[in-house]
Amino acid sequence: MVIRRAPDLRSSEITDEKLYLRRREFMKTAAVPAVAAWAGLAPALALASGQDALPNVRKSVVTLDDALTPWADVTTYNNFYEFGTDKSDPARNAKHFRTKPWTVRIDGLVNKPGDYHFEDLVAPHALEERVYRLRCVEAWSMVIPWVGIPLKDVLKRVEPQGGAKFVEFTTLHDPKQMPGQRIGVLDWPYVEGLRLDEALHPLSILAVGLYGKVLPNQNGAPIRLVVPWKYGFKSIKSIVGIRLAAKQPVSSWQASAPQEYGFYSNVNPDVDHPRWSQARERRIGEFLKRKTLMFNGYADQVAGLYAGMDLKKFY
Ligand SMILES: Nc1nc2c(c(=O)[nH]1)N[C@H]1C(S)=C(S)[C@@H](COP(=O)(O)O)O[C@H]1N2
Ligand SMILES: [Mo]
Repeated sequence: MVIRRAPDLRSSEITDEKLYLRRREFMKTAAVPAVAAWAGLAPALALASGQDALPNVRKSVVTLDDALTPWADVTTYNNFYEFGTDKSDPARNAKHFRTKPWTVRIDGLVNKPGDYHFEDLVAPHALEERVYRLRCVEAWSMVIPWVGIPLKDVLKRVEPQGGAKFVEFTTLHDPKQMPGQRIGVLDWPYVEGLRLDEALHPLSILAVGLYGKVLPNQNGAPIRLVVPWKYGFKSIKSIVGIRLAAKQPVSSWQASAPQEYGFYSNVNPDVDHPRWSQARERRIGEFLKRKTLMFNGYADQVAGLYAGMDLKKFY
């Protein structure tokens, strides 16, 4: 297993920063609107009946040497309760889900609130491939090559105010399109939250693709969160709202079963779910179980966020 350590992460951030500045420089001198940077992608999205390739994806230094979970498993074994509670439901029921046009409202304690069209939200940022483990609270895991942008870059653009301490994310609420929302398995819409410093961590991304392709609907198209050191349910799909707040939001899973699903939900082999152990996990496609790693294997990068906290209490 190779997870590059913190110094490398920082150097990648510097690269990000440079690239970003250069792109801005280019856009200024060329006197074109930001959306033009997206022009290469627009046709691909317009044509995305199947899964079209995303252009200009660069590899990130944040990577793993775990074998990738095959595309077929990543796109047919899903948790997306808006489209049904069986693992095979989302691939079937989300086929005709409309992801264009798509708007994300960013509001709350920010200087630049607004309704951001998906294209405008993503265009100013370089698309990066990040191979991450996804560890479901149900004790299975996958290894997925996401394509996305750092969440921190998006948050910095809208300029969080001093009082902002948390970020709340909301999934689309549209029972007409989402048959699962006609049933009360959760209080809809699906809501998740992060502490602001977790959201600003360089490992937190907004994913718009996987395997170099436009994100399939069942995986949370057109844009979903991926926070690789937390249980999969924190990685909320099909996001329409991002709100910066002073108070800790209540996530949907916390609201439905607080003793089972805490706000932090960090992957932790030492804190069992009340109904099952979290010490081991089944990697989809493998026969023998693996040991679950603290923070899903990202302890070098994220343990510092929780220094001094009792992780049995803040589960
Ligand atoms: N809106 C929404 N987001 C969601 C879910 C969901 O039911 N609804 N399921 C979560 C759970 S439990 C997991 S494990 C991951 C699964 O992501 P994947 O299907 O892309 O592997 O999505 C998370 N995000
Ligand atoms: Mo999950």
